[in-house]
Parts: sequence; C-alpha cells; structure tokens
Amino acid sequence: MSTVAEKKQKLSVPFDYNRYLRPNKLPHIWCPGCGHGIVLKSLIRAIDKSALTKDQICMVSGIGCSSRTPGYVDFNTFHTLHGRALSHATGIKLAKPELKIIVTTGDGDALAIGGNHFIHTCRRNIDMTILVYSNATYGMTGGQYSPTTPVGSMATTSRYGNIEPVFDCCELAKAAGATFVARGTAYHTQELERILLEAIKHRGTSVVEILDQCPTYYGRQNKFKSATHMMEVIEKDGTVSVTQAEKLPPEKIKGKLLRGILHRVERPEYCDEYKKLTDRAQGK
Ligand SMILES: Cc1ncc(C[n+]2csc(CCOP(=O)(O)OP(=O)(O)O)c2C)c(N)n1
Ligand code: SF4
Repeated sequence: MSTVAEKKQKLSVPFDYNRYLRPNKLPHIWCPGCGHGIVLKSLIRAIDKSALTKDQICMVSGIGCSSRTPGYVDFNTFHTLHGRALSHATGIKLAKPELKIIVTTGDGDALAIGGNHFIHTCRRNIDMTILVYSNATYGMTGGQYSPTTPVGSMATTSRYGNIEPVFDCCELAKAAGATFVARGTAYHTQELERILLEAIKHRGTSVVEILDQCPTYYGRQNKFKSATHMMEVIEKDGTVSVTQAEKLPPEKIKGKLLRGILHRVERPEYCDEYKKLTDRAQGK
C-alpha cells in the first residue's frame, strides 16, 4: 500500500502520452476544441492500465476525422475505407486472433455507410472493441447530418432542421447482440477511461458510444457559443450516469442519455467458435 506522500508524488508526474504516439505524424488534423483528441487521451490511459503491450494491439478505422486516430498511435494500425473498418477488423482478428482489436469510427462511418457491418459484427460477438465517436455530424466532409443528429438540428444537408429520428447507438448494439455496451463522453474523461478499460478487457464485441463535439460544423451550425458550451449542454447536462439515474425521480432523467456500462453479458465468441469448427472439419 503506498503512502499519501507516494500517491501525491505519483500524481505530480505527468502521464507520458508520447510513449504511445508517433511524433513524426504530429501535428494532428483536428480543429481546436474538437473532442476526438480528448477521447484519445482517455483511451491511451486506459490502454496503459490494461497491461497490453503496443505490439499486442491493432487499431483499425474507416474514414473521417475520428478515423484519423490510428495514424497518430504507435500500435499496429490500419486506416481503411469509409464504413468498412469493421469488415477489415474482422479479417485481421480471424487471421491473428491473438491481437486486441480496437476500432475507432465516427457515427457516420459506423452507423450510416457502415451500419450493416456494425449490426453483423455485434451479432457475431467477435472479440473487438468498437469506439463510436458520436458528434452528430459528418465532420470530415463539412457537416452533413448523420444517424445521430437530433431532430430539428441544422446541418449542411438540413438547412431547415433535420427531420430524421436518431439511432440510439447503444440500443442498436445491444439488440444486434454486442455483449458489452457502454456510453461515455469527452467531458467525463476519467469516467471514460474507466469505461474504456472495461471495454478493452471484455472478451466479445464491446461497443462504447462516446459523445464528443464538432465545434467547427455542428457547433457553428447550431449556434453553440464554443466547444466548452457544447460540452456543457450536450455531454454534461444532456447525460446522467446509470448509478445516479437509479436514485433520481423520472422527471430528472427525462430526455437525458445514460452514461456508464449499460449492458454486459457472456456469450460464445466468434473466433473461438470458428476454431472449434475448423478443428472439427480437419478431424482434430
Ligand atoms: C465510399 C465513401 N463515401 C463517402 C466518403 C466521404 N466521407 C469521408 S468521411 C465521411 C463522413 C465522416 O463522418 P463520421 O464518420 O461521423 O466522422 P467524423 O468526421 O465526424 O469524425 C464521408 C461521408 C468516402 N470517403 N468514401
Ligand atoms: S471538422 Fe469537426 S470532427 Fe473534424 S476535426 Fe474539426 S471539429 Fe473535429
């Protein structure tokens, strides 16, 4: 057990993110105030706590601002096609089941063009961690509405307000068969770190929806004053933790999204079943 003085000294040593980054790929492309970099810091701290080595991890993405993440980290990485991160990740996992696969994908990448891959990955329960960066917009291509853009919101493609209802990413993942489902935000960084660590440790498909902000498009188009204003309204005031929600009356949680681990069950994992099948076919 460490003493109070030892704990204080530990806290005063800044965490060395550079150990996990590729300095020659920096600076990154993200705009000032974008949530994607904040999420990356929580993710790196979670990976550090997981005891996985850098070589044991393969980070895969599609295309989008959030999908640029694998370019900046010193793991095995694969930047693929828009909406196809999960099909590539599935192939990598089947070829090298010993790797820990972490997919970074936007709400557009995962739930619009990649929606089909998303539900079938969850259905198979293949061992990978999918982080859906949910900023309610297509950031990279100029702020078109996405499947998580709230009704009434402005976007490049909805000048009079979006009329399409949103996908609840977590409910979708759960219904499709994911065995670990959680939601965090870029505002609650320490909580996000804890959620990501649990998601990484889980065997099976783990999905974490992360509410983060695109001040450049969603923020400006919807008259938010700043990135911090977005974080306060959408991520802090717009959510409530599952533990808090249990103690609050229904009127206090109405209209808010739940944060925390929302679903965790055990179910046969795809690579294990595939190995059994190939062994059987080979008469082993
Ligand atoms: C097949 C294909 N269709 C469309 C595009 C254009 N495109 C690139 S990124 C993107 C959307 C990105 O939005 P999201 O996945 O939510 O990520 P964000 O940029 O918001 O982090 C689109 C439509 C593409 N690159 N390839
Ligand atoms: S356009 Fe939006 S999502 Fe893309 S880097 Fe800028 S703030 Fe982030």
